[in-house]
Amino acid sequence: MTVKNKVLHILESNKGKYISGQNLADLLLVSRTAIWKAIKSLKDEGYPISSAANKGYILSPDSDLLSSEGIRLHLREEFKTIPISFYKSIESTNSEAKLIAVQQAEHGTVIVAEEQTKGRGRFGRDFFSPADSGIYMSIIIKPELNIENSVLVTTAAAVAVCRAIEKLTYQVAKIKWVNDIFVNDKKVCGILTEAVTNFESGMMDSVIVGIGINVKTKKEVFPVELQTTAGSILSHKDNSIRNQLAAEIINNLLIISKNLEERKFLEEYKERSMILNEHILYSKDNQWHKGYAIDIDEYGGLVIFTADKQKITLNSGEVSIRKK
Ligand code: BT5
Repeated sequence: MTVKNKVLHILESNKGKYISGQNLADLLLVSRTAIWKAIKSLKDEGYPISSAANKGYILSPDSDLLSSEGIRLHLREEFKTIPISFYKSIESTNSEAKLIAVQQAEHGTVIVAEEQTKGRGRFGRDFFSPADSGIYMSIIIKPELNIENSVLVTTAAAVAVCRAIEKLTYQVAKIKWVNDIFVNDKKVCGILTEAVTNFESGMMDSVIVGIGINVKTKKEVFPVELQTTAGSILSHKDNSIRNQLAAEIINNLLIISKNLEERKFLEEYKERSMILNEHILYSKDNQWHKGYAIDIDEYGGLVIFTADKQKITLNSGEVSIRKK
C-alpha cells in the first residue's frame, strides 16, 4: 500500500476527527513531508480534507468518494485482504475484470469505478454510469462449480445487493427476474454476469459479477428515456454510504458464494421477486408473449404458464409485469 493509501485508510477510519500530521507520520513510520505530500495528492483527487493549526487533518464526515481503502474498511475480517482496484473513470469494470480474470486473478477480486464511459448491460445494451453518484463494480467469483450451477451466481448477486440496500437504507428492495433490483418501483440496480472460460481446459474458470447501482443519481441527470423507469436508492441529500454499501454487497456475495450449491438464498430470491404470481409478458424468439409467472426453479430459471396452458422455463431473457 502506498503512503497515500495508508493515510486515506486512517482518515477514512477516523472520518470527522482530527489527526495530527505527527501522529500520522509516527503511525506510518514516514516523514512529515511524506504525509504532507500524500494529503496534497488526496486533496487534488477531490477528497474534502481540511487542516487546522495544532489539530492536524480531518476528512469531512460528508466525504463520499469511492476508494479501495474506503471499501476495505467496511469489509468483514475474512475478506479484508481481497484485491480491490479503483478507477476514477473506466470504460467498463466488467471488461477490465474479464481481462484480469484470464490472468488468474484471485477469487473475490474487485474492480470498482466512479464512472463508466461504456457501461454495459445485457444483450449489448448500455448501462448509464455517471460520476459521483453511483457504484459500478465487478467482482470475480471462482465458484468451483459446474457450468449448470454457476448460473446461480446471478441470482445470488441479486440477493446480496438487496440485503445490502436494506441493511443500509431500510428500504425494501425487490428483484425483477433475472437481474434487476427495484426500490419504490424504479430500477436502481442492474447486474451483468459473464463467464470466463479457460481455453485450454474448456472449463469455466470464473464468473464476473458486474453490479451497477444508482445510489444518489438525481432524476434530471438520467437520460430522458430512463427518467420514468430508473431511480436512486437515496435522495441526493443523504450521502456518505457508497463505500459502505459496496463493501456490504461484496461481504454478502462472498458469503453466499461459499455455499451456492446449497441454494439457501433461492427462497429469499423468490420472496423478493416482483413477478411471481403475476401476469407477465415474456420475450422468446424475439417475440413478446403473455404468460403467468409461477416459480423460480433450482437453477434460477423462470417457470411460466403460457397462454396456451403449457409450462415452460426461461433461463434468460426479458419479462415485464402485465397491468390488468
Ligand atoms: C443491466 O442490463 O441492467 C446490467 C447492468 C450492469 C451494469 C454493471 S456496472 C458494472 C459492470 N460493468 C459494466 O459494464 N456493466 C456492469 P439490462 O438488464 O440489459 O438493462 C439495461 C437497460 O437498463 C438499458 O437498456 C436501459 O433501459 C436501462 N438502464 C440503463 N442504465 C440504467 C441505470 N443507470 N439505471 C436504471 N436503468 C438503466
